[in-house]
Amino acid sequence: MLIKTKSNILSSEITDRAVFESRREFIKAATIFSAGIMLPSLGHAEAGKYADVPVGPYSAKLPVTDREDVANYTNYYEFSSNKKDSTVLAKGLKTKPWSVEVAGEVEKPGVYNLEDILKDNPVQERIYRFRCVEAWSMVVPWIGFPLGDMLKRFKPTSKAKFVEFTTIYNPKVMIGQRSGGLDWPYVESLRIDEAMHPLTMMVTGMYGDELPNQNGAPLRLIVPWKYGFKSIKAIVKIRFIENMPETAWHKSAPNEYGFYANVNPEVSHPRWSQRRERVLGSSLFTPKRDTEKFNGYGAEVAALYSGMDLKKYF
Ligand SMILES: Nc1nc2c(c(=O)[nH]1)N[C@H]1C(S)=C(S)[C@@H](COP(=O)(O)O)O[C@H]1N2
Ligand SMILES: [Mo]
Repeated sequence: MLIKTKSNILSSEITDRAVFESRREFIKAATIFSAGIMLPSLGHAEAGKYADVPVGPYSAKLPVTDREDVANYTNYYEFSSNKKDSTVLAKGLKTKPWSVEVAGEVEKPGVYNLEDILKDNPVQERIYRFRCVEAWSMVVPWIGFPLGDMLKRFKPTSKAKFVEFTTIYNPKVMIGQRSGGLDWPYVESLRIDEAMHPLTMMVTGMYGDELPNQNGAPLRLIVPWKYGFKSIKAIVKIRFIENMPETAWHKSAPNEYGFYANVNPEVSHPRWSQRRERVLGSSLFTPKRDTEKFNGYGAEVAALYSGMDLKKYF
């Protein structure tokens, strides 16, 4: 359990300032867990030096993926369906200033500057497993804050049963948005209890630095027990709603991409098995890793789905 000491409060403020004022400076990304009795202690990490970091129960025995692999193998269909091309193409997206519209079933709707959001939500570092529906996985030290902490400040009403997120629409820069494939802008959603879960994270950085554009700068979601497509990038709108919304991938292929998208080796994608995963950065000869239910986070999140048939609600 985290005990808030003077020194970790101070590091939180330092990290916070560094992230949005002097982005390129070295960030002392000490692990600060303000939210979670359930969260693991990850020890202390310095930017760029993750080799010796005890990764904690959620990603035990899995080494942190090389930053270059995470930054140069991305899924960002607004730019390209090629996992390498978005590194260059996304450079054109202007991420400062940035604001987020908050709407729907909430007492404090409005347009919030990202800088103000960051003042209220000190960032912390968390190393999470991440599993793409295309059966590759990685382990990433993200920088961000619990989504629930931010959402609570907007005071959702009792009618808020789902939270919907929307990516920026900017076809001038996001050349993938000029053609179909997905129905733009990209939309994703979580049930309110999933959104409020302490593992669910709003991310602004990775590897002790700011988030590269191709990884979703300046603000993206990370939901570590769900397939990667739930972790929407470049968020400009958050809407609280009563009914389950339509989402981009579900709309494009409802039989392939369910609303829940919980990592589940027992439920195959119609075109491939989800039993195993290729660890990003591992050699061609390295055997694939067995995928774990809820991506290994079952002890924390399985209760959210008790009594639900996860084959039906995939
Ligand atoms: N706006 C937007 N968000 C997105 C995507 C996208 O194409 N557009 N791809 C999703 C998919 S399929 C995955 S696996 C993750 C990949 O995150 P990464 O590129 O940072 O590894 O982002 C998700 N978020
Ligand atoms: Mo994905």
